[in-house]
Amino acid sequence: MPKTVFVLNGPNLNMLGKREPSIYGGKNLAAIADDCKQHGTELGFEVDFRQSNHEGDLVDWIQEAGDKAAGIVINPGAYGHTSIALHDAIRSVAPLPVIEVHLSNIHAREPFRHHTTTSPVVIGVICGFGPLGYALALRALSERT
Ligand code: CA2
Repeated sequence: MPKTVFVLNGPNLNMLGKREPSIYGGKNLAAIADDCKQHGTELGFEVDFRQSNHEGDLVDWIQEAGDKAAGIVINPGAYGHTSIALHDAIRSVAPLPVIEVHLSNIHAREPFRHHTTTSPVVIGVICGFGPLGYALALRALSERT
């Protein structure tokens, strides 16, 4: 039976492909979900892909992953810059491997995007590679599970 990996997406990522393509690319989240599911299958994972604009949903899903998933890929969106709740939730499921992804290179953008509360509690952060970052994260997880 394939291992389940949760791929979680935070606020405004449902807007991908509709606005700001120069920053985030032209692909919408449904297409990224399809790519993740296909890539996951190649790696022997079943990908459970979710998005919410609500911080508490992301906390609930991280806790749920702690019970049923082999790992998490998370693009926390802007909550990654602000949320102690996400930091605590990721800590609470340790040693479950969690990888943080950002489509854009957050270090080349506004200073308020340079820091994430989640980066100290994940095994690695991938940013700046657009949707490819999700595939890279799944590949990295496959080496750790
Ligand atoms: O680069 C990333 O993946 C981000 O996590 C995306 C977040 C942003 O707040 C982070 O700093 C970096 C934003 C999600 C997408 O927001 C959109 C806003 C307008 C149009 C399309 C997407």
